Amino acid sequence: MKKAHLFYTVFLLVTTSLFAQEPLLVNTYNRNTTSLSGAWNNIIDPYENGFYNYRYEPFENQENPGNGAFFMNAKAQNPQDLVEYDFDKMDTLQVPGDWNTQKKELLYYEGTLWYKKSFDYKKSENDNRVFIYFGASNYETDVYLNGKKLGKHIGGFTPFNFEVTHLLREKGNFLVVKVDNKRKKEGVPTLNTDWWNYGGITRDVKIVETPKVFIQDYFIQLDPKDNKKIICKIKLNGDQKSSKKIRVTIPELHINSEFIANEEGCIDQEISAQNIQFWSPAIPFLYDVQISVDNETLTDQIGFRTIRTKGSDILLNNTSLFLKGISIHEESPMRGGRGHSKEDALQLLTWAQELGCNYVRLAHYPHNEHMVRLADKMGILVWEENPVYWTIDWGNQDTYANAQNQLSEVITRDKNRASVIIWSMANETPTSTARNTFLNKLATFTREKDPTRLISAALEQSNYNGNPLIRTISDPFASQVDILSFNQYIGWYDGPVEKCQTIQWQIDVDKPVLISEFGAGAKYGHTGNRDQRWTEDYQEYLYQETLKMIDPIEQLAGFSPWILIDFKSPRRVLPEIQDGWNRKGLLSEKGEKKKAYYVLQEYYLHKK
Ligand code: GCB
Repeated sequence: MKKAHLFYTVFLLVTTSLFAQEPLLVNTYNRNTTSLSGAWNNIIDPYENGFYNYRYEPFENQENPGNGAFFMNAKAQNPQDLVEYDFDKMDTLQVPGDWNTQKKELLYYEGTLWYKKSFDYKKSENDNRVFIYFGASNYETDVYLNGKKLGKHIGGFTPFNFEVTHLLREKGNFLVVKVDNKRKKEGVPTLNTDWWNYGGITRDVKIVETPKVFIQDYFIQLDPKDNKKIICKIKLNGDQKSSKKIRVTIPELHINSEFIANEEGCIDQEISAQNIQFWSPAIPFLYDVQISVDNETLTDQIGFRTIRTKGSDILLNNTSLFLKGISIHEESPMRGGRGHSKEDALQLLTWAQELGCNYVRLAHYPHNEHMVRLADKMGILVWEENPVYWTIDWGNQDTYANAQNQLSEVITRDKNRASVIIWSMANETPTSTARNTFLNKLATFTREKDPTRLISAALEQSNYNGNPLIRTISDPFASQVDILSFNQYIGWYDGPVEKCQTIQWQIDVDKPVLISEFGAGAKYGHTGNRDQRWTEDYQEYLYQETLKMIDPIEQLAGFSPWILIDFKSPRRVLPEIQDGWNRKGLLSEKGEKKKAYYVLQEYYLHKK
């Protein structure tokens, strides 16, 4: 099979199989939507009493679930009725938002919590279809509308939606959502992480209204092999989708083309374009793109650029580029908790840009779509990461399917973002046959789903031929990646800082090398001696010595130190220093700059 053909087939297969019942709608920013943000009633349910009967059988499997099932939103009609809950008398939580930072008693809660939102909805056209879209909800989510199950989603950081056309009423809908953030051995991520497991409906929930036949998904990107051509794949959804006329317009490129959808409602075309202004950090130019079918026009702002590697160079639009990066967790500066708003995204990316970055590593899971849309506008390159972290249950097929599905969902969501250049498969995973098979499969899947971007993973370093003074990467997965990335903590976990002066690097691979992490913990305002752990001086010294140590690595194409701001981690309990925070931020959680910030800023200022 020809490569282009294979890509097309995989695009269809992946989209159809995942979308078979519940097509994932891309670009909900520019569709006809109604936000369900705001106060939702909730019930904390650690025993899952509203889900299982006293024989521990799910109510939803019973023909008549009865008044015990919370998704029925039951109300006592008569004085003798037995209903042991009442959503409307319960307290509320804000959606979007994690629950841990909204209520003191939920600070460390991991378990099931039910949400209920009542709403009226009148369609703008009788024939239209309606979906309920979740930006993300952590970790397992069961969704019910008007007492009927819509479906379940697993994974805390990617979008999903359900069609509700036939269940929706004009008045008195009730949407009940059960969210369970218990960590699981077989989960992705698994039991053990170095960040707090925020629970809840953490991202926007929207009602999306579409025509009967609508634009479900599209991929409009520069052809990596010919930068005068724009790949244009579009997929329609609806019973009458075959043979529909689809129009693609990019006014600034004088493109106005019409295509006829095939039997499956798809097109796969290339459009020639002259004088494209390529997207780059220096000029993050975005074109207005319009796709029209019947009376529906979906718009997007899309940048066109190429990204590839050649030997040890990363080439953006065929020009070599050094990735001046920083790693970021998606926590809201100032407010605390999981970031969820455009303002949160703007604050994080503005700080990264002020530091001198042209690149960010969004660790350790897909961040909000706000982040990548803003990165497109601000001209910041992005590494996106799947939450395959540390010790995943490698031999478990369901775990693999879950990891692949989460990656698939973020690729579906972000494949039109020029800023996104790297899909990262995993972080610091211990090599074994089962792990290698898992990651290889994931990489093959990713290349087939999106052959236009680079693949990497944050690997670990090791001694070179047993010599602890020479370091290398001997991970078998190194042969699969486009960019060889690794984390290293010489001077912190493997320290003192002076050790940096004794280490050499011998990396025998002709690929760009990225150091995906290095860093040291420092409490803002705690100053003293550079040999004293937790002082800003120690962290500053570590940055100075690390930069000297890694500079001679011939293939070095960039790095993303750990980390922009201090973040919550229940592993970090040292009183007066950590108090529940990982302190490796260059800024405190309140945005105060530590000394090491200026070392990196200075380096980036002069780095070409
Ligand atoms: C790492 C992990 C990161 C941790 C960091 C640390 O290597 O990738 O998730 O937070 O080290 O601070 O130990």
